[in-house]
Amino acid sequence: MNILEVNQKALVNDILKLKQQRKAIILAHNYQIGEVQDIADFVGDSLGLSQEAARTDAEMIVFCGVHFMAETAKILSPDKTVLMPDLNAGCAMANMITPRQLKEMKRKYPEAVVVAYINTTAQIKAESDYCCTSANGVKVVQSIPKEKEILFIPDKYLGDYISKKANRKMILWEGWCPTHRRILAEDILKKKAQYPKAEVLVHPECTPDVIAMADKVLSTSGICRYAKESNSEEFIIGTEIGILHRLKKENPQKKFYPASNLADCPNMKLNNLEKILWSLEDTAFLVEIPAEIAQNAKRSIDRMLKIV
Ligand code: CIZ
Ligand code: SF4
Repeated sequence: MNILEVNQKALVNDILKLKQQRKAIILAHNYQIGEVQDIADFVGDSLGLSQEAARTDAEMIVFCGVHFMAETAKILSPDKTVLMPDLNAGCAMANMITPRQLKEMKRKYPEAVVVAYINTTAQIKAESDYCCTSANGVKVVQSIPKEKEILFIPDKYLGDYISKKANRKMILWEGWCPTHRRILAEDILKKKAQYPKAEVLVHPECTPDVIAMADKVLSTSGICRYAKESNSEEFIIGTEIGILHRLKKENPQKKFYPASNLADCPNMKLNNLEKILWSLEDTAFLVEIPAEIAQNAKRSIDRMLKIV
């Protein structure tokens, strides 16, 4: 072992020891760096991780993801201490709609049912009727009576995808994921020419022209599940590149190619092992949500869970 590996091993041991003392669990989103995924108790999507954590008797959750995800964990586990290793890890898409902007839209469309993608702050969820994920958005929208107008926030690309799948017109908020938008249709073309046998799996946060070229459009958990079950041996992956670590680890005999190396979310990459250790040492950074907001946000999540 070289000095870097020795240091890394010591760091991992310190985290594991402290984690036990604190009765903590570590959650890592599918987009986290490899070392963070490897030390986590659970790796997954934001809703799955938050539900998994709620089922445990841990007293503390260290959420390695972005802010809205830690908030979702807190909403589902109000009695647990929820920590983020780096409070600056926000989601650019979630920050594209403010409570004031949403209130304005609700005034403009007073009859509209508000469906909020899970990539929204707790405050925005509290102002929404339904929450949805990329995996269940079509179902949630289909459950809303046809005569009702729907305002979908904040991702116009996911909104457009759901709108086409559910054959339903919706008012779309002008938000998007800057990381997924870096994946271009020409990237998919190039990779398909290079790897003609590969299946193209993309996330619905991608632009419509990228989605149009995909074999399958799936959430992150959907991509992980499909890659395992499919008979294909090669895949072109159109989502944040952190997911390739998990895909390769779980399917060592298969080959995974990123649609674009530029699909690298800077916020997701703020977390690392050092910050996880400091987070446990200092009980920082605490994620707190005012009770009323948490209650109302939970209502939109519960309404979604009732449908799916
Ligand atoms: O909710 C999540 O975890 C996100 C943002 C992506 C997905 O498809 O799982
Ligand atoms: Fe937000 Fe996009 Fe980063 Fe996901 S990849 S956290 S949607 S900015």
